[in-house]
Amino acid sequence: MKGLAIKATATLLATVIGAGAACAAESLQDVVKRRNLTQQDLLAAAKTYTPSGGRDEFLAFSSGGQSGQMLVYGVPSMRILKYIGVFTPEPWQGYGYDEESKKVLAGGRIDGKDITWGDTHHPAISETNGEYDGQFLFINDKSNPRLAVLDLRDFETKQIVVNPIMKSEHGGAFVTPNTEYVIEASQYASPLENQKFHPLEEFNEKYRGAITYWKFDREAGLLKADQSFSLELPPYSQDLSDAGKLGSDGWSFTNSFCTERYVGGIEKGRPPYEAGCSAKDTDYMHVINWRKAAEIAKDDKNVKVINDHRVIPMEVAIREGILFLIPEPKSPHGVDVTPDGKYIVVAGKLDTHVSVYSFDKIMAAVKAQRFESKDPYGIPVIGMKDALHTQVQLGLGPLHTQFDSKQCIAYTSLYVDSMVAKWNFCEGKLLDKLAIHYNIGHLMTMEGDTTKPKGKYLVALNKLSIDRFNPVGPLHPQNHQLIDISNDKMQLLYDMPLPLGEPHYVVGIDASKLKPAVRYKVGTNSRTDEQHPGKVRAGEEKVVRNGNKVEVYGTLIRSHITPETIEVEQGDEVTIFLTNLERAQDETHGFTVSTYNVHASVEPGKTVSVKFTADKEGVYPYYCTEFCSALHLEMQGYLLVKPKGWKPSATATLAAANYTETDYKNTLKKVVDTQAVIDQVVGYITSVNYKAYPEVAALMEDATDQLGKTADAKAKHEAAAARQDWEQANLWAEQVWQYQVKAADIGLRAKTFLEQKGAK
Ligand code: RUQ
Ligand code: CUA
Repeated sequence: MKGLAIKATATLLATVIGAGAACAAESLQDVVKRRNLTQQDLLAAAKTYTPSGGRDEFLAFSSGGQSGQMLVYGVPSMRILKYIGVFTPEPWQGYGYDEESKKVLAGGRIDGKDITWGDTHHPAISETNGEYDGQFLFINDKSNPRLAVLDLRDFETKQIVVNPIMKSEHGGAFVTPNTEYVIEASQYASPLENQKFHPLEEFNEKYRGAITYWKFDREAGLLKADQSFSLELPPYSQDLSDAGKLGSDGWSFTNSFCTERYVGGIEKGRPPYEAGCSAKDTDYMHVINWRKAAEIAKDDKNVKVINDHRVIPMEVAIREGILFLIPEPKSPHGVDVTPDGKYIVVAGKLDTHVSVYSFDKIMAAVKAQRFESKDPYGIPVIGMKDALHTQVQLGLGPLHTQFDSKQCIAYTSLYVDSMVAKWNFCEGKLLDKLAIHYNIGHLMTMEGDTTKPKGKYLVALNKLSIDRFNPVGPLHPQNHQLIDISNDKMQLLYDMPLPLGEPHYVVGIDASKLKPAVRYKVGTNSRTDEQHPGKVRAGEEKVVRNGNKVEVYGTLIRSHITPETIEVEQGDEVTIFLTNLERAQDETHGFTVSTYNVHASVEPGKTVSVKFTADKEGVYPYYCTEFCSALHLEMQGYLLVKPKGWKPSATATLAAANYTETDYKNTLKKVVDTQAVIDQVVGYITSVNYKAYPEVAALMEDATDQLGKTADAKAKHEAAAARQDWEQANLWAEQVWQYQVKAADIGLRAKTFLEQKGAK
């Protein structure tokens, strides 16, 4: 029997070694053959593959579509780095489950009701002099007309505002070149007064479109409702917008479709919207002098106050010469100002051309008061031929345009053709076309909507992915395709499935412009950036009772929650404030209490609170939800909800473990042995110039911190040993060892890092 077993083991070993050898020997050629790869594939892989620990040159911020969230991914690796909760609760970040983020979400309540989803479309990065500055991000919600502000120092949502007069919107968020204003244009016209009914028969008179200019206060990092204003617009379906830049700064441009003002009625036997809204050959681009509008809006006699919001009526806009229309071909969608600010590119979904309008020509017509007509509301209409620079035939269903770092080069998505067209907007020439998969909506080049596009890569945001990925049921992932645009011919590099919603638009920024923090100043409310009143330091933890209100001021640090027991009475309103005392990078703790539907993500330095009514008696464990350390599972506690009037029995005691002197001595030996390991690691680290590596210096600080805590525990175990309380002596000695283990773990991380860097 025994001989057989040994033989079997030997055979097994031989097989394992043999297989291992064959694997190790597989060459690049073998892999290419086995996986059926072409030279093109290899080239694409080499252009996108990012080795472990590598960084991306650009970061992309993508709308999360119907998820109401945002996504962050790297370019060219196309690795998803983060989801950010914006309009929708997001459990991982505690977004919507802690009190601070609930306040942000409450900013998005409409008509007194929570709206727990959003339809995000267009993200915009804050700009300085028309270039991305990497400070803030804005995104809109089409369904429930709202805007959100994210701070790029911590990638968190700070504010949600509700548009005061719209019932749906699409033309947001777009920023002016110094982020003075964030633009939001309505989509489907409706009465501007809130909760006011008008029948469709009154569509032309009572339904309105609008464009809102939200004032952004950069200091505060917030949109200011009281300094924001809107322009009343005709009931055309206003669509995308863009702000002028450089020479055209001060102006903004907004498309529209369905200027037919058709109101449908398929159920009454009338032709549907799609027929009635595309009947005419042209729709209107709105040309608005926002800088002058902002001045005018300050004067009470120029505005109507609707729902507590200042609105410039159309008559005033016409009288003041701040609103003009220009015909644009058939159901336009995207409107994009060229990086030099000289041209405005419009693509009509039902036209094969892109139309390039000249800002100079538009201004000349305005100056000469050269208008071909007025629309039904008296808005002057500039003739198309008086404003056009050129038109270029690109293909079927052109939608959106982005720009290259190379002069005059633009890329336009062709929805119906499923292609990207590369063309020259100065000379009006088509240069190249590339097939994508399938039905592209927006596209995005790196910083491609600024005055200084970076070129290099383009991402096609496709509406359908059909056959690109392993099937996962009728609802397919979205497909973002990465395209190399650094050469004359575009090259498709990579397909990235996005499993969160339809990401309409994405913005890509040079990663070096982003300087996110790795920790908060201790006691920060991350949603307001202010000191949290619930902050406490180590040793200051407390429970405060006020009638039936119980406030727990606690802390989190590897690997314990203070306090470890919370006792309340049934019916108490409980608020638990938690401060993460860690300074170490990535030492996030999570917090939840069983069955009370609360969760918090507590990053180093952050203070958050969770609140609930302890409305049921019982025993509810709470614990840390991030695997933060070897003793993470022990990062636990009990919420004890006692029935009203409950009294403990006089004789009840906690069970003891009966540790002996030997146990204590064994623990002390463990402590000595561990210290030897620590000394060895420290010896190595200090033998090289570790201070040259800030990462290691930070780790060393953290390790020293952990070791610093041993003194107190040591004093306690020695005192307990002196009075021969072996239980307490052993447990406090164990606690010393816990601190050592954490220090050793950090030290080993530092050592590995230094070895990999070949530190001398
Ligand atoms: S959308 S496919 Cu910007 Cu909402 Cu164009
Ligand atoms: Cu803290 Cu797990």
